[in-house]
Amino acid sequence: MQLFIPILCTLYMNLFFYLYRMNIQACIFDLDGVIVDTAKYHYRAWRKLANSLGFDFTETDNEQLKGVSRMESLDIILNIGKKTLDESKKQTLANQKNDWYLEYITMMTPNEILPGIVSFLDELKTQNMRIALGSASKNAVLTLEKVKLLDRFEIIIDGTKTTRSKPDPQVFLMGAADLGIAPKNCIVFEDATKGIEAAREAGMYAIGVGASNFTQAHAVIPSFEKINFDGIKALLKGTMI
Ligand code: B16
Ligand code: MG
Repeated sequence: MQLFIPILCTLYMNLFFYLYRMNIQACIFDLDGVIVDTAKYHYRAWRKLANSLGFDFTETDNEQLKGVSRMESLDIILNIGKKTLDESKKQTLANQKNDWYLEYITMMTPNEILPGIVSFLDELKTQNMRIALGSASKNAVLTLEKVKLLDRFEIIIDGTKTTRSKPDPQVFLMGAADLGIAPKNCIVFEDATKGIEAAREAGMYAIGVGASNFTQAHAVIPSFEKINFDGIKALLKGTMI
């Protein structure tokens, strides 16, 4: 009997880990801040807009805009400047900001792909992982074209396809559905805390990329520079969704 109980416990534990074993089949990448550092271009364009309205907008303020849609970003900025405007004026301002932003991203080249991304995508392909993009940006396709990564993504879900912003899980759930992969078999890579919340809400593994305080992420990496896919899976080992 004394021997029987530990054996039973081991059997139960093995069964538990068998049932919950990781079976990663797809990776879904955020764009801005994960694949390319476009946050600096968003910041310059938003700051120019704020200045044109008579107030300043700091880099710290800019952190609040990561992963947030264009119109919601504008609302945050107008709130900082204590401005109340009607919808048509807001649309004009959002268009103006986007025109300035486009001036930056149309100049982008593959040199602006963040370190480690290309080799990581290569590795995923050799391991037959499915790859999707899940971005709030309406400029995602243009950005990927400019840095010559468009053909690396089988599925692209961006701000032109979604109706709800992160932390709503819609963008990632649409990505998984289009790939035909169950959410529990997907990993999301995100630089925004709202994106991490969205991935968790979608029932996916969530990896925080960068230096933010990702309290809800399953794991955090500073960048893709010194990690490969096996390293990512090792970080996730033992975590559950
Ligand atoms: P756009 P992501 C997001 O992209 C950015 O992080 C966020 O700052 C931006 O406001 C949003 O896209 C909308 O971008 O004005 O180009 O449609 O991080 O979800 O890839
Ligand atoms: Mg981002």
